[in-house]
Amino acid sequence: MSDLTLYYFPASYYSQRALLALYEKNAKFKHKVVFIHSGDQNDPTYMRMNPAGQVPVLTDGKKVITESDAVIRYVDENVHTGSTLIPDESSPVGKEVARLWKLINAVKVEIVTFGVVNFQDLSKSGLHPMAQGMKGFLGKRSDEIKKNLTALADKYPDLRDAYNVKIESAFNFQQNYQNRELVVQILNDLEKTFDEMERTLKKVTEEQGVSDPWLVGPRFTAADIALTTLLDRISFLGLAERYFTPEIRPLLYSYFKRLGTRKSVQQVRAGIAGIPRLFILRKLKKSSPFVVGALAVGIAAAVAYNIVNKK
Ligand SMILES: N[C@@H](CCC(=O)N[C@@H](CS)C(=O)NCC(=O)O)C(=O)O
Repeated sequence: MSDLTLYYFPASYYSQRALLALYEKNAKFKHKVVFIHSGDQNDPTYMRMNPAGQVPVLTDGKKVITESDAVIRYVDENVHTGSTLIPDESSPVGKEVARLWKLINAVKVEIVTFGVVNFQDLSKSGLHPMAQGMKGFLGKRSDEIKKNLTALADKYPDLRDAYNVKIESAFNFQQNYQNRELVVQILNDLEKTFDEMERTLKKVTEEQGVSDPWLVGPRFTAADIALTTLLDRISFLGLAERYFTPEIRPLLYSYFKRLGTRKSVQQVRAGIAGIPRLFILRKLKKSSPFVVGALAVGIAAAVAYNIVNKK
């Protein structure tokens, strides 16, 4: 019997992969939202669970699984519903999943995301409003992160090394996403990655005679989970029109459209759409537990009133 809890943030790229795996397997799990923009991932309790201070984290009872790839693997091996996400690597299909998964993982998506938010003219059709909101947060980000992490490193000596690693990687990351040439280079390299996806879809269509294939045929695998999050991120950044349209990579375009009909993808997208509500609830909770209690009673009363009046 598994007792799964996912610690995640709905807009986080790697969290979305873990969520997709759990939804694809029809897993029962508890949701724990970690507000990464507010620094909840640096909380000492969380850092003791994942010293990288990142989402996602999956727990199964006392077992802690970090790193989205490992989470997908764990879910696939331990949840015995839904179909297999990672076919046996000794089989040809397993090898192909591993090849594509690795290729998609090589995309430096964090630099693409923050780079395009920072240099918005690189977006083709304009950022999603939520991505635009990240711009203001970028300015105060590095100094504030450094200040907060330094204070935490002083306060919690057992976690000092882990906090120091975070300070250094936040600094390196900032150097990277502020480097326009690097961001442009990564965006150019993405053309090759998507060319390979288009070639793969063409090959699968021809060889297997499947008209609407996922990356390795009719079944949706870990490689598709990786590609789904990448395509959604590209679209979020207003770059879909650069990389996949009916004219540019039509098979990839049709793949992207088809994703919208898949339940697991709809669930992940609904989670993103629900982020503003999460922030409101968090603000309310922080301001006063009584306000939340009163709101809950109010909502329950309104629901009861509606039920009674409908009868
Ligand atoms: N390699 C990790 C990367 C996880 C990661 O970068 N998570 C980001 C969100 S997408 C995060 O938690 N950022 C907050 C931070 O680093 O403080 C994985 O695959 O799980």
